[in-house]
Amino acid sequence: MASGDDGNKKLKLYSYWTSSCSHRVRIGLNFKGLKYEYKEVNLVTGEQHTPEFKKLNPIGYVPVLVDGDVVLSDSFAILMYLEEKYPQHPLLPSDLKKKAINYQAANIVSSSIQPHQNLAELKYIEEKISADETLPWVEFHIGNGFAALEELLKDYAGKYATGDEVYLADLFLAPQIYRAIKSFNLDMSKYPLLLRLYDAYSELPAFQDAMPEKQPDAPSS
Ligand SMILES: N[C@@H](CCC(=O)N[C@@H](CS)C(=O)NCC(=O)O)C(=O)O
Repeated sequence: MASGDDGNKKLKLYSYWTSSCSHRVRIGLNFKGLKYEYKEVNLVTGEQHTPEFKKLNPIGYVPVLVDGDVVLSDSFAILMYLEEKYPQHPLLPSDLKKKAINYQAANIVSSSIQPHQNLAELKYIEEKISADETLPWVEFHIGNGFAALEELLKDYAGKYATGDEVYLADLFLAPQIYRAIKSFNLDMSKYPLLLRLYDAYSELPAFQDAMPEKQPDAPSS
């Protein structure tokens, strides 16, 4: 889906292949059938800290979406913007309670898990405490969040997190579970519901095309 060749050329996504926050937005764009131009920001070489990038996002994080004269960062804000501007394939159910559960699950990932695995935080722990402390730190926070998500979603899940349709919660869960497995080798046996959802996501083209290894900046081997 990531392409500058046709479709809606004015959408640009500043992204990094392994970034789970960018991954959520890639799924959202694909799900809504929106083409976009992929702009790599290499987080390992520090491109997020350049003055040029900080003009787009002063805090120096990906993703950033550019839609004409709208420049937006933070995946939650971006997805809510896309939802209003491009209402096809809604990311939120109309049922108020289900909608609120989607917000809750998304925010468990974005506020209570992802910040604790972010490059900037892990670098800080490595420098101020010790490199040996980073993995236990990440495992603790992912475990805490995943246990809460299992408990929260057990009464709502169908094929996907809040029923048989894909919604916002799924866009946050898929990249977070991917990262837990691929980057941190987390034992997922304690989270059977999340694992089942993850398998269901792997069947969907919008999720498949958003996978880190399919992005233009992923290493070729
Ligand atoms: N709440 C923000 C968090 C953005 C964020 O933490 N982005 C990470 C990648 S997932 C990043 O750019 N990290 C760069 C760094 O830590 O230097 C969002 O959801 O977009």
